[in-house]
Amino acid sequence: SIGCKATIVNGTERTAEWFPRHVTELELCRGTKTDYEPDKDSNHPGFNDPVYVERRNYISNIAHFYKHGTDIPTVDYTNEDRQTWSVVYKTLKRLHATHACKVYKDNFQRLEKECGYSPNKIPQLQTVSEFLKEQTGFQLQPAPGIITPRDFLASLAFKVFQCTQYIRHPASPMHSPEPDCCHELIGHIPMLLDPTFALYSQQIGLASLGVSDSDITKLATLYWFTVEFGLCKENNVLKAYGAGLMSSYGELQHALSDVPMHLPLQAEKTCLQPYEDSVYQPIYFVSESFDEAFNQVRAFSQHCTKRGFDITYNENDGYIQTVPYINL
Ligand code: NLE
Ligand code: FE2
Repeated sequence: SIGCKATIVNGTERTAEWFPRHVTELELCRGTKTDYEPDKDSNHPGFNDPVYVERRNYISNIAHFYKHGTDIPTVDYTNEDRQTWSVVYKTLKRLHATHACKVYKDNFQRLEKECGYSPNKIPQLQTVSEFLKEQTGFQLQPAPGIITPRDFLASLAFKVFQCTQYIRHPASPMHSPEPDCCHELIGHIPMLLDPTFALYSQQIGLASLGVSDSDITKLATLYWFTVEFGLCKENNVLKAYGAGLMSSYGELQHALSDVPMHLPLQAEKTCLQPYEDSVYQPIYFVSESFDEAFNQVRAFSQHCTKRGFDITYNENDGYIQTVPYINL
């Protein structure tokens, strides 16, 4: 999942112009933003729970050793983990019936039919990654926590989605201040099964390679208010499609209520809106339809950045190709 400000980066030191040219170089793109981790953030529900912190860190460590192209290690979840998953799954599914957009609900059903999604078992990332790859070409890579915007967006260019594997604290199933596997599996995966959504996600990623820090912030902000917290209309009724809403039954109810502000999505303005991920959002951006949101983001990401060259990704050999702009 994506973070807002890169306050602490523990990834490899590198120059701003560097970006991965081959999918295996994503191993260098796992810088994390640690502000919302349970041992740093006193508002994290696991802050005073050393047993939880140790287990979360044990699972998140899998990501540091992961090599592209190998199977993602299986995690033996505890009874407590499974209990949390089950509560989150059942409560969210009831709420999605009225609050989620159609694309999301249809794809969630496919995951239940074809990929073993159920309240009784936490799906393993490897199983989900294989299914996703068959459907839209996206693959999962285990993530140690919140990834910095530059590294997270870069992986999308290669159709790789960095995905946490630990689960939220049992004391707060309705909201987690950091991404966890409920957020990734219930929030993101159904949308990544949609071919248009998958393409848009990759395009935001391609647009991010080699651009300035301020352009990264704009792209990450748009990602935040669409992919994570986006709302759209369906037959003039407000619905959610953002993954941060789909995985948080506390925030999903809040988002569609009269409490927060609802503004129309306008890429040029929305990209400047500050945001935070510790509490429910005070502002959401609404688009006329799900497709309209991504057309805007795509148009913006093609024009906002002044890079001087275009980038394509070759899925067969895993290499990025740069092409100079031709002014006709
Ligand atoms: N707040 C989200 C949830 O509770 O699922 C996780 C973080 C999304 C960026
Ligand atoms: Fe996310």
